[in-house]
Amino acid sequence: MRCIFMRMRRPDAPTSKPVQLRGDYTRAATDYTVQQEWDRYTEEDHAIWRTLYQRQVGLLERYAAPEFIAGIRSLGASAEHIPRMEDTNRVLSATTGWRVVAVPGLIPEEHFFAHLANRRFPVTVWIRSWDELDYLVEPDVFHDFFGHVPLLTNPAFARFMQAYGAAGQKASRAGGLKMLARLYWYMVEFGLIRTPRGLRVYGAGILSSKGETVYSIESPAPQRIAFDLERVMRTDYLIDDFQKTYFVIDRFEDLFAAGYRTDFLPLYERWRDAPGIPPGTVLPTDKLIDPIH
Ligand code: HBI
Ligand code: FE
Repeated sequence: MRCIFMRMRRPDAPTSKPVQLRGDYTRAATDYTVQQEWDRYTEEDHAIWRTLYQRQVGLLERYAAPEFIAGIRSLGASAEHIPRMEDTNRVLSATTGWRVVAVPGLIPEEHFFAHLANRRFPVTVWIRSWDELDYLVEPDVFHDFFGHVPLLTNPAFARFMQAYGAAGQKASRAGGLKMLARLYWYMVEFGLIRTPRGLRVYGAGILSSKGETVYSIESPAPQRIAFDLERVMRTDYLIDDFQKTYFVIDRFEDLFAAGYRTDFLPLYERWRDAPGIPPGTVLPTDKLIDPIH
């Protein structure tokens, strides 16, 4: 089984291969936003949401970070129906000042970064089909909503996302996009966190995938390495399989501190032309984390 993204997650994908994307981009505004048009979801769309939601929510207690579970609770997201974005926005604006905006799917990264820097999270409007429950090449409404939105209720994580968007706006000039995309991949999509009760998942790419949620915590196969900003930004990732390497933070404040206080420019200059560290590699300087703790 593969992770939910393949191919399209390359940082250059949205702009270079728009024809392969599934969404309807013709009605998007210049910032790529669209209307959610909630009334146009079919009963089948909602049934797919319900199926996905129920099987993931059952895994959260055992596998998800407490902050993620708290986010799911405070959003009051319905197990029954695809959420209405205006309902979500009432909760988000009152907690961290974020909101979600509807988009047709992957959008060019400069627009993606601009939304994040302004505390708007782009959520894809369409939902996958029945034969894609375990595997999908692009983010859909389930991945974006279930995976990403709950943690936007957490102040430290939300501040990191905003700082990430701001960093993205500078990175392209400095040749740093590839390194910055690795930070997003390993931390926002596939991040693990230590808790007093053992390792937990907070990454959206993991938490929207049943197979990888269990694998990332239970499997002896992958390496779990203590978060180190430079190490993460130098590491290549797998786009068509479960990860061989996960990075582990101790608390969301660490992520924010690294993303906000560090000047990425010297890192880009030092590493942007170097070959990436292959996934699954262990360096002598790596601090390996035992999954039991
Ligand atoms: N667009 N809708 C959407 N969702 C993403 O996660 C996304 C994107 N465009 C670009 C992008 N991600 C990547 O460049 C990340 O590496 C930042
Ligand atoms: Fe995502």
